[in-house]
Amino acid sequence: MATIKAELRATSAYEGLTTNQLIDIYRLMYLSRRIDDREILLKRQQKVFFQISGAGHEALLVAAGLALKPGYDWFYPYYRDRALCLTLGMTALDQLLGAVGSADDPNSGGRQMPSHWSSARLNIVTGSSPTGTQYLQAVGCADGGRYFNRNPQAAEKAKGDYREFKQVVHHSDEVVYVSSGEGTTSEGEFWEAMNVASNLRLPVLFMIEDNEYAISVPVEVQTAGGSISRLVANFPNFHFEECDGCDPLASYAAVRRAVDHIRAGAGPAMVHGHVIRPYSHSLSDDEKLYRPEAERRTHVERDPITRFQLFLIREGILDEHSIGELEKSVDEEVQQAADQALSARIPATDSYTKHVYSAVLDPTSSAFETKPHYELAAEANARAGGERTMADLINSCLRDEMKRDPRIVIFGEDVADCSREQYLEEKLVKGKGGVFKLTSGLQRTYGTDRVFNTPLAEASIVGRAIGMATRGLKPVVEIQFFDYIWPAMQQLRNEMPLIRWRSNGAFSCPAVVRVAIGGYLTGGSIYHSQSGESIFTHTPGMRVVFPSNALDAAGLLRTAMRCDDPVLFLEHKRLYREAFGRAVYPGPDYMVPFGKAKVAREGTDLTVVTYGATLPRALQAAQELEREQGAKAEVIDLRTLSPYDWDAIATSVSKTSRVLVVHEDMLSWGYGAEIAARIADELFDQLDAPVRRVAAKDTFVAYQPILEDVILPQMKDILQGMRDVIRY
Ligand SMILES: Cc1ncc(C[n+]2csc(CCOP(=O)(O)OP(=O)(O)O)c2C)c(N)n1
Repeated sequence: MATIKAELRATSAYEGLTTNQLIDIYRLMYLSRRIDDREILLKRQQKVFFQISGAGHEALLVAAGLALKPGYDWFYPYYRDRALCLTLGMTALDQLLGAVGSADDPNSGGRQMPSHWSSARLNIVTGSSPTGTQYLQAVGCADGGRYFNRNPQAAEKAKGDYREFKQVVHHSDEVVYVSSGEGTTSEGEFWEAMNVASNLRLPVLFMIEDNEYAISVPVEVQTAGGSISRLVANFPNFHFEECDGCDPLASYAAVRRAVDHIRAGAGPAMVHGHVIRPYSHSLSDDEKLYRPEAERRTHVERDPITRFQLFLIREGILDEHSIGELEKSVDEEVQQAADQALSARIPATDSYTKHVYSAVLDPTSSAFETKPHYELAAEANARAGGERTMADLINSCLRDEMKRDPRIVIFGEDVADCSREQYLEEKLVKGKGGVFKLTSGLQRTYGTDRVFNTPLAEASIVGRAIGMATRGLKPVVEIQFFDYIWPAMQQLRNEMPLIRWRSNGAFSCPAVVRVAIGGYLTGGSIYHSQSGESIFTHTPGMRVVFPSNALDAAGLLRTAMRCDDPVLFLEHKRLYREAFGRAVYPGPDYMVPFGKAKVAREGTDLTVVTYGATLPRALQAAQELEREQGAKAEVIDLRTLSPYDWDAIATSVSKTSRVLVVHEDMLSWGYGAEIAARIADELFDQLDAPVRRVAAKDTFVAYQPILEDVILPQMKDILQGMRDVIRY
């Protein structure tokens, strides 16, 4: 189709692209727009249920797709990135299967809205709807790639843990692409990601698709001074480009320069492309409500498709007839894909249960139940002189697992021994290793690549862990205090536990988040005493673990590190160094399966269901009850809160017919509400008394110790609860 004259001009005048590539750019842009138009039509016919278009962004995104390598580089695309995904190798059918919510939808099997791109084959990582979360995950993905490049042996598969199911692929010059609109750059996660990528010189390409609006909010309201490029200009190690994102050649040149900078190992880059939004934000939005006709017309005039069509004609690359032919063949392709999608399989109604957790590695199974082998830790145990604290055993467990599994990396606030390594080398300092010293000595043993401090930014800690775990690493990160978990909530609630389900099993995220939790600190006050485990047990996809003693902590943490699901590992601060629950370290392979409670005290007259720091208090109360009235309480330590051991509860309640649920978190909407409700529902016939609960008052934990005592459940409150249930 192209003339010889045009072909000769191609390499120099067209940014190194051949005329066939230019034609392909036009084809891809047109294909992208036609899929949008088809989806809009199908939405109007109520054959698809949502539509958000990539219209106006095509030139920038086809250019990005051409400059990057599918299945080699990594992609965290935005919902407007239809044209990028087509350029990388997705088909019209792949995209329309998503629109109809088919079981064969390669993006999510009909679980996500359309335009939430995902393809394990192309390294397009499943994306979500909350805007901005993708940035931190992309940074983690880049960091993970760097880790595997520096430690290639870590990529090897190993039997018996999550590694068996993780095919790790990494390249020394790979790029991680991540994008959003200009509005999303207002999210803190964007800035956290820029900070880390800049500081660590990570190979991340930040693509900002600036269409001047975030739904109805214009850029000058969103961004101080109206230009994100101006705001970020001082980040070190970055290469910055700003281009006309409606011009594919200018965009391609900008992206190429950015990619060259990244592939050379010089650091991250940003491309700020000015694009248009010729349709409203989505089909649920009518932009005429906030944009006058004249302004909308200026956008239409910049339309990348009509402009590039004129360009191709002017340059003699295509004539009107050949453009017509090309468009006809694309229209047919879209028609066929739509027909096929509309008759494709829909998901089976019971399929929603699939991929909440790993189907191949079950941490509740007997494979995760092993006996202690004290002899394998004889030397360390002898050195320690017998029983040690929960803090000590968690440290030993981390140390042994890191030795066994080179994919484990530990990071968080203050977890390293000393960020300024030379102080350690010159033996000028002893090292910190966590505010509670749980990670003490690990950096010294395993190096700064594997144990390091992060900026004070919890979303960033969890978001980076997600990006790493998605690629096959095993990040074991620390949130310093449960009270400060909230900045990471978006990542913990909307991302980490959903990666497997929303990608229909194509991706997973088996990271471990260790969190110091709880009160009883005498002075811990509001912001160092919080509980709140039920917020996380209310999140499917997340395993939630809460040990009460050193032996269980070591066994459960090892299960967490070897399994293939995300785990929230709650460590009670008050139990870290308690005399209660000390143990001899059970060796480097000891595991406790999830979902198996322990009968901490046998009894016949009353069942107490509890966990964490109320467990020792319940045991004391049980002793007192027996002394007082001879009644024997059976105390069950749940150990894992999600999943929890219903059988253990049911067995005990069938025996005692009376039950008290005890926890440290506040009473209302607390963890015990679910347990009590289920007992009332399923064991009603067995009960001789109503199910009672003892928990914290529905308020905050105060600083003054007298108030703290009243607010948190004490031994005497538990005892009173037991008396009430027995007496009923
Ligand atoms: C965290 C979050 N807040 C709000 C929304 C609702 N929302 C979806 S898209 C959008 C605007 C995004 O604007 P921009 O980043 O400029 O991208 P554009 O849609 O213009 O391409 C908003 C507010 C969301 N999805 N996520």
